[in-house]
Amino acid sequence: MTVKSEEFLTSPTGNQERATPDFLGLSTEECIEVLRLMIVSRRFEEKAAEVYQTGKIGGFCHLYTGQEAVAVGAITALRPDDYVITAYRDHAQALVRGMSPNAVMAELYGRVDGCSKGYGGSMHMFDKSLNFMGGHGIVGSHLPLAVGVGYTIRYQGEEQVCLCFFGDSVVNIGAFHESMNMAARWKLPVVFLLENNQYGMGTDVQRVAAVKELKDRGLAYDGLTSIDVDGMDVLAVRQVVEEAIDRGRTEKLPTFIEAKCFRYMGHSMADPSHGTYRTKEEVEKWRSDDPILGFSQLMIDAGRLTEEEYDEIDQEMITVCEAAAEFADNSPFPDHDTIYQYIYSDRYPDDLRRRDAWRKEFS
Ligand SMILES: Cc1ncc(C[n+]2csc(CCOP(=O)(O)OP(=O)(O)O)c2C)c(N)n1
Ligand SMILES: [Mg+2]
Repeated sequence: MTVKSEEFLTSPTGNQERATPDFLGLSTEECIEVLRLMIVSRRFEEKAAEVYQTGKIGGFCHLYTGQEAVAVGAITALRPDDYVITAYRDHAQALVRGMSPNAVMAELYGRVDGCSKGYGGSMHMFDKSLNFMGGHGIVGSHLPLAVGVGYTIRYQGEEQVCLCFFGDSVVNIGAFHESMNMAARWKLPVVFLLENNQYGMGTDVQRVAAVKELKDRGLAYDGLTSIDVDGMDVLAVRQVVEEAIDRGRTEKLPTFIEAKCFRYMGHSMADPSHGTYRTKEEVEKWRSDDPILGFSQLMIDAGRLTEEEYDEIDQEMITVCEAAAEFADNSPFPDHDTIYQYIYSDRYPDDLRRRDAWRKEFS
């Protein structure tokens, strides 16, 4: 691995304060874990793209490559009992939250060992034991759910927070404003984390946004702190999310964070090229500010990592992702007889009986 630190000191977002010299007080082991999580996210997506081309993964598949600093910086700041909810570009969030690469890959393959037993696929990673609440395909649909989670936390008198990831297209969806309004009015511990990767499918966000600074969308709501951050810098993300979590836990107040970032690949595997909507130069400019190379160089410069150690971690993560693909390949498809299972909750027969009882009573 060869990286030149000068290339990564200035971010394309104009944030010059890239290097956080004290690493936010993280130990070297913790920094290595941050790096490992970013690398596994990157290598996992590369493997997913490769097997997708062979036809083993079907349906939608949106890759996260380039945005790793956002998921890793944010999720590693959480406690295990906090909640995470996200949109369809969800593989990295699931991995970083602790889902095994095997379970994520098997879900992509539509196999029974996937986290959603193969019924969900790429957009529907879910694991209640990790408080990982999905994986949602409808743009903006999960923000009201995050508000519901935040409300439940307050109602039960807990000190958890709900971290909600979403894309830049969401700021033009009605549910975005309804959610901000309720979270601010009811003082809910929700961290709204907008990943502004500059595009919603092939649409440049600046072409459709009447408010150019996306973070300013939050200014209308009293009690909501709005802030933007360099989303290519894992420590910068971690720092603002730590502050937001603290605000949520102690003051029960929501925060709206805009992380400026970029997806290296097309919108989905159906748009594998860089498309006609952005230039090669633009992609290259963001790639030259790569979050993994930037952070590893920072660690190397601080004497916390050697190039050999980086290569070892990288190789280990490549092996883990290869093994995940093999695991998924060997996992069976769900039985046809189970196709109507998991559509409704296990309580469904009870719910039906209750509904029938109500009908009788009120008819
Ligand atoms: C309500 C709704 N409208 C349209 C779509 C189709 N659609 C899927 S992804 C997408 C773009 C979303 O972009 P963004 O929120 O920026 O997230 P990104 O893909 O960049 O992560 C659209 C319009 C959808 N899923 N839901
Ligand atoms: Mg986007």
